[in-house]
Amino acid sequence: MSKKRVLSGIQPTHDSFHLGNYLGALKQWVELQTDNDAYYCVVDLHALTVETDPKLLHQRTLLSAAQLIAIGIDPNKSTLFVQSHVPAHNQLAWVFECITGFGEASRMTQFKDKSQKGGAERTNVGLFTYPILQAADILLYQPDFVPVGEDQRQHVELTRDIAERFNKRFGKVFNIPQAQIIKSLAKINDLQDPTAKMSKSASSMAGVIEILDTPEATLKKFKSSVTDDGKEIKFDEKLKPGISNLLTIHSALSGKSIQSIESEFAGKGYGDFKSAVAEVVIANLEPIAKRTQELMSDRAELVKILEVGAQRANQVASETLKSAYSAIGLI
Ligand code: ATP
Ligand code: LTN
Repeated sequence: MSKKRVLSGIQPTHDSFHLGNYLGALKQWVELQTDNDAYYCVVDLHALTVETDPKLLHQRTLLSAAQLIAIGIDPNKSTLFVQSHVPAHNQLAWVFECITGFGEASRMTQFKDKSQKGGAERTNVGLFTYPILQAADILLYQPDFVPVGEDQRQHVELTRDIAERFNKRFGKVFNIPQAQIIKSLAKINDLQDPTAKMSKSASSMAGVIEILDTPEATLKKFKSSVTDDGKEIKFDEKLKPGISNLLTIHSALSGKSIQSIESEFAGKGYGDFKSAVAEVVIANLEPIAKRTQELMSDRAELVKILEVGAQRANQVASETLKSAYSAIGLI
């Protein structure tokens, strides 16, 4: 049986990925590369929607690639590349912009949230067309699955709509992909505000666990995490969002079931539990941070890996672009 194709992307908007990225998406990326034909990209063009110093963007793009490898993405198994190294992404995005409705793009909740936060004057057009570039990222590789967190469900839905519309109008060029979202891990919450998604662009990093944080910083963030009334360590997302979030994190990284963690901590206090969660997290993240630093110390090698990835990605992407151009009548 031929392998299924998988594609996903992550923005290099910050120095470090966070625990939400790791559990909601990146851990699946690593697992999926074993039995599938996987394409993973650092979406540096998407990151341009946020104003960033050029040197910093350069550094963060390399840091993102290093973190992906440190997490376990094996460049021999997966095609790991940088979005801007494959020009077909922009080329196909323009075609898709011309078959996407203005109203349809206006309904994207991420656009609405981000543009509301920044106000009309500070919102760039790139933020508006962002999901259409994402559709091109995805459809160029004809994937079956797109592993992402819950916040990306709507973008993958738009991608499917665009693919179906294109195929209907111009003949079948694109495979219709499916979002792969692991329900229990799709929304890891902020430790200071356990009803809000852990996010790179949170106003304070006190509740955001970064992969590259020191163990001391991680421990401190867990110790000061906001918990709920009562004393019991019990999973109840409505009444105990803080404890439930910590239980989800512990379970995802220790491999123990939520129930068995609840029994382990029966009769114990929140303090003991918070320290135990921190310990599990540190044991998982510390080696990743170390490996990232090692990879960053040999940038030439990192760049070489990304060049090989870009070559492989370009081959697949240019084939699809050629079919799409030909279908719409471009000579
Ligand atoms: P921002 O909030 O600034 O837009 P982000 O933290 O959501 O950034 P992205 O680069 O947008 O980071 O996301 C990378 C991947 O991580 C996506 O698949 C996204 O769905 C997933 N993800 C992000 N935050 C979480 C979270 N809190 N829980 C689970 N998955 C998440
Ligand atoms: N919008 C996504 C990042 C992203 C992506 C993609 C994810 C860009 N292109 C293609 C999956 C597939 C985000 O903000 N997480």
